[in-house]
This record gives sequence, C-alpha cells and structure tokens, in this order.
Amino acid sequence: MDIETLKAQNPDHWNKAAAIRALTLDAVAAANSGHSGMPIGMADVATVLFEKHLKFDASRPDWHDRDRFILSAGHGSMLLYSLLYLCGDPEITLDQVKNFRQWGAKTAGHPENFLAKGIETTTGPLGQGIANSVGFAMAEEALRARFGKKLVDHHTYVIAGDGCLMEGVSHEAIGIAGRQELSRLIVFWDNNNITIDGTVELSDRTDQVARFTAAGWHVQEIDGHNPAEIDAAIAAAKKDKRPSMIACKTHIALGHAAQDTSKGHGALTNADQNAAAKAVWGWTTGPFEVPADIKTAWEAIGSRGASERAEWETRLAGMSASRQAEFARTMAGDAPKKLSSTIKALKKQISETAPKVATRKSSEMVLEVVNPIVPETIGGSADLTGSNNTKTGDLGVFDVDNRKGRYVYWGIREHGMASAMNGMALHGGIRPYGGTFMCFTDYARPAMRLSALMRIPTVYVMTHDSIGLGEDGPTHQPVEHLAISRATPNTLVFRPADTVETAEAWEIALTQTKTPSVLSLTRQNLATVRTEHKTKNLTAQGAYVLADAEGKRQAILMATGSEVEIAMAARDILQAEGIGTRVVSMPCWELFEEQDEAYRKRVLPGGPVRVAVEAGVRFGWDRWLFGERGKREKSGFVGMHGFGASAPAETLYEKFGITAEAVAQKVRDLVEGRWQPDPRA
Ligand SMILES: Cc1ncc(C[n+]2csc(CCOP(=O)(O)OP(=O)(O)O)c2C)c(N)n1
Ligand SMILES: [Mg+2]
Repeated sequence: MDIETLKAQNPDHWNKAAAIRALTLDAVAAANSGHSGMPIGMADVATVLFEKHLKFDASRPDWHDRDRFILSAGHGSMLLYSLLYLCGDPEITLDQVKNFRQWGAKTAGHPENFLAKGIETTTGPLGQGIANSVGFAMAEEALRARFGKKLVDHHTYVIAGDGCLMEGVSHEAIGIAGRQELSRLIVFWDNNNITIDGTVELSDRTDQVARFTAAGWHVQEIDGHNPAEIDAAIAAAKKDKRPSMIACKTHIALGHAAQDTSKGHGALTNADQNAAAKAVWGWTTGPFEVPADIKTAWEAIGSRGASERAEWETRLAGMSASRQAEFARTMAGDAPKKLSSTIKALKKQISETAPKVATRKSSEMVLEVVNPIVPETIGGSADLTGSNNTKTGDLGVFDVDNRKGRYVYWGIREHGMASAMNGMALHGGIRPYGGTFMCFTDYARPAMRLSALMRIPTVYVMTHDSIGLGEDGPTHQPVEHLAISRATPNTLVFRPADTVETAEAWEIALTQTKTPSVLSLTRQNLATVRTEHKTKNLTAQGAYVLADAEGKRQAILMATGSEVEIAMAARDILQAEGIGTRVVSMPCWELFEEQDEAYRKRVLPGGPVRVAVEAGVRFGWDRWLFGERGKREKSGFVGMHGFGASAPAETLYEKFGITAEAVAQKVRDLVEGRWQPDPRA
C-alpha cells in the first residue's frame, strides 16, 4: 500500500504514527546524531501495539503487572522516547525529547534502564533485548505460578531488527523460548531488509520464518504498515500457546528520500529532505510540535490502563497483610530476614567440622540451606548442572507444566542464559543465578557486562576456576578471566578460599540490589581455612588477615581461593625459618577497595615484603603489590604467565611453580634483597 492510501484508510492511526515519525526526525536532526529510519519504519506497529494491546498506565511505569515493551533494536531509541512522551510518561517530557543524546538527559543515545522507569532494559548491543525478553517472560510465568493470576498476568512484547536476529545470542534465546513454550512472549521482527552496510542479502539468506517455526514458535507474516493486519496478528499471537514472531514487512525511513536504503538507518539531518518527508506524512507543524488533538489521542492511550491498574491495586489491597508484604518484599528485591542467621549457622557448623571440599560443592551446601528460605531464587546451568553444583533438592525444574519449578536447564547457551537472567532480574521478583565453567565467562561476557551497566544483581556461578581443574586442559582452564571480571566496573568478583568464605560471598551476592556478582569456584577440594567461627562476615571487608606473623612481621602473603591454602603452607615454612609471615585472604578486591584507607593499611601495612599468589595472570595484582605503601622491589607474584596444560592438577601446580616452596623462596629472595624483575610477568 502506498502512503496516500494508508493515510486515507485510517487517518487517525496515520496521524498518531506520524507523531512518532516527526518527533524522531526532529530529535535526531537536533542532536545531529542518532537513528531515524527504524522508528519511522516501525511507527505503525508500535502505535497499534500501544493503542490496542499493551497493558500499561503511562503515569505509573513501575506498575508491577504492566506488559513489558522491549526495544531490542536499541538504536531506534527515539521510537521508545516518542512513545513515552506522547503517552504522558512523567519522566520522558518534551524537554527530554529535545535534549536527545545530550549530557544529563534521560533520552540517551541508546535506552538505559536506570534513567527512567519506562525503560525496561538497556539495549543497543544487538540481540540482547530479545534474549532479555526470554527472561522477562519466564519471570512472568514463575511469578504467576507463585502469586496467582490476580497479581501477575502480563505479556512481553519485543521489537527486534535484522541485526538482532543475525546475532548469535538470538539463536540461543529463540531455542529456549520455543522449548519452554513462552506463550506470552511476542516478538515483532522489523523486516526492512536493511542494515548499515546495505541490504541483508549482503550477508544473510536465512529464512527467518522457517527458523522460528523450526524452534517451535508461532509465526505470522504481515504488512508492518497496515494497522488492521498488525492488530489481527497481535490478537492471534496472544491466543497461540507458543511464543510468537510477527514478521513485519516494513520500509525503513518510510516516506523519506532515504526510504529503503541503508542511508535511512542512521541520522537523517538534511533539512530539505526532512521537510519533504513531513509533507509526505501530512505533518505541518513546527519542530517538536504535536497538534493538540493528536497529543490528546496519545494521552488517552497512555491512560487507557489506569482503571485496570486501579483494579489491580484493589485486588492487592484485599489480600492478607502477609501476602501483600511478601509480594512487596519479593518485588523490591529485599532478602528475607532469615538469610543472615541461616548463613551464620552454616558458617559455625563448617568451622567446627572443617570439611575438605571443592568450593563449587561449598556453593551447593550454601544453596541447600538458602534456596528453601529465599523463594525468589531461580537457579540454572548451561548444561553443567552436575559440575556447577547449582541444583538443590528443593527447587524442582521450571518447565511448561511446572512453572513453580525454580531450576532452569538452559542447555548449552551461556550467552542466552546470562542475558535471560538479566531479563528476570529486570522484570523484578526473581533473583537469578546460573552456572558454567569460569572459562566460558567469554561466552556470557556481553550479558555480564550489561548486568553491571544496568545495575542488576545477577549472580554468575563460575566453577572450574583455574588450572586446578586439571586434565581438561588449557581450553578449559581460565587464566585471564578473573582479571576481565575484575576490570568490569560495578561487578563483585568473589574467589572464596573455603566453605565459610563461600557462604559469606553468597550472603553478599544475595543482598545486592544494584551489582552483579561473579563467584569463582574450584573443581578441586580445598581445606577449610576458617576453622575459628566468626559471626561477622569477613568477606564483606574484601580482604582480611587470616593468619598473622609470629615475631617480627617480615612478609605478607596475599592470596585468593585455592591459593590461600598454599599461602598458609608457605607461611608454615617461613615461620619455621624465623621469617614472620602474615597471610591475607582477599576474596573480593572490589569490597576491599571500598574500605577506608586506614583498614586497608592495617591489613597491608608498608614495610614487609609482599607476595601475591593466584593461579591466574598477574594483571591487576600490582594494585595490591605496589598499592598503598607497597614497593615494586619488595614484592613478587606467584601465578600463571600463560595458558595452562592438560595434566593432573597437582602436576600442573608443580610444573607452573605455584607451590608453597616457590612462594617461600620468593619471600626469602625478597627479604634477603635478591629482587629480580620477572621477565614473564
Ligand atoms: C552487537 C552489535 N554489533 C554492532 C552494532 C552496530 N549496529 C547498530 S545498528 C546496526 C545494524 C542493524 O541492522 P538492523 O537491525 O536491520 O537495523 P535497521 O538498519 O533496520 O534499523 C549495527 C551493525 C551494535 N549496535 N551491536
Ligand atoms: Mg533492518
């Protein structure tokens, strides 16, 4: 259908959609940057969705039972901002739209979830939104099963572009959504056949309809500019028991000189061309001006759900006080009161019995006591359940016929798992944790970075965290992954030394509201080093003195995880030789960094020589070797200098020189003034 016919057939719809198109054009032109074509192309789909289907109340974008709208094609951010402004979202004002992409504005280049409540997730890295949405839809299923349809009864809608569907993570997301029959997940594919470099044909010939169908989705193909077809497709999608993909044939930059070309993808800033496009759309008002009748029509859409929201609040208020309180606690992400005492009891028992177990097993021991009292956890693993020790007896399996199950078999989909966990956390009411091998942090990494950027408390259970995993060899032995995780802002990286520290780390991770955690856990058994029970969470200080020097303090050994035991053995050797040696356990650098300087100096005073021991690369350790009052010539590192190898763990520690004797020798050299720059460090 040509534009004139579309306009004539449904002028009310056309004008509402044109408001999105005009605001997009104006905001991008004013910023002289951004992406005009996608919002212009998808304006009709978005208008029908918001007008006819989306359950929301624009004045209350934090209403728990709203439908979620995920803009996976995040470069088209002006589509979202236009919708929020037009509907009357209190945060996205006209001023914000005018300040698109400027310092301090909520209307950032790509949508940022923490800038306004109406922005459900941060998108821009293509594919993330569609993968997040799987988690949103799973969270809705789980919460509906727990709290009932009266409180939880909504859909997740997604707009994804060619780029989102080309990214590998979309494959992982589509697969798990199909298997889990997430019927309330509805994805619109902006099928405009254009990406930045040109037409899709330059790089892809995938039959997306066949692809989604093969993964178990309900698929429809429509004209993405025809409001009646859009409406009918959404209605059919809502009825189907499978997740739905609606392939919307659209024209990027519809009505503009750049229509149907890759030029239409980016910023359309040519004033004459923009004026001509507005004339084609029948838009006659000045920049950022929406005629009053059209704005009023949009505001009516924005308040369409107000009564439904009020009814929902009445239903909630009619429930028992304890149910209301539990719902509020769950949605706020507050940990249950019993968590702290449960962790303390476990610590006491462990300190008394001093088991020799791998910290991945320690993590399971913690989860066995935590999961029964924290009903909002949803655990899972990317096909390594028996290795990651993430499944506890009480959880049950999340499945089509058991939405109360709290364990997800994610399959071999580290990236999809991480991104979906982010979606669960963003939805609210769920505390997701998921496991894989530490080495496959790489496969989950784009989503791990977004957990940190989005300020959400996703927990990553990363086991087999060093050469200590042994025979599987260097493909599976992380050496740089601790450094990568620690380099990421707003991420807590825990490498606990035993079950007590593991319990403390879990307590911290489960009480975060804005920070993700990475738990770096061993495959191999470790001795309990915390044999003296302390109720205080020492891991919360990041680092602490585990064993102090006897006699004159000449050396400080800093270690994490499996190497704390090695540092303790080195201390025994050195003390026997009369070299007073302190061992500092450093399970979480980020928390140690947050302590005041006085505490850090008490733990790491200047003077003694310092040696760090960690079965990973040195990168980052200089902060503690030279930091505060450490000196280069009085410090050393015992760890990895390259990739590992395939052999039994004990052999590897021996061959790579990560032993108590090697640590002791390093200390002797430093104490006796034989410092050598390490050529491999
Ligand atoms: C992971 C990732 N890779 C690359 C980009 C840069 N990028 C932004 S949009 C885009 C093209 C996307 O094409 P499509 O989804 O079809 O969007 P359209 O051009 O139709 O608006 C690219 C490559 C990105 N944002 N994220
Ligand atoms: Mg495209």
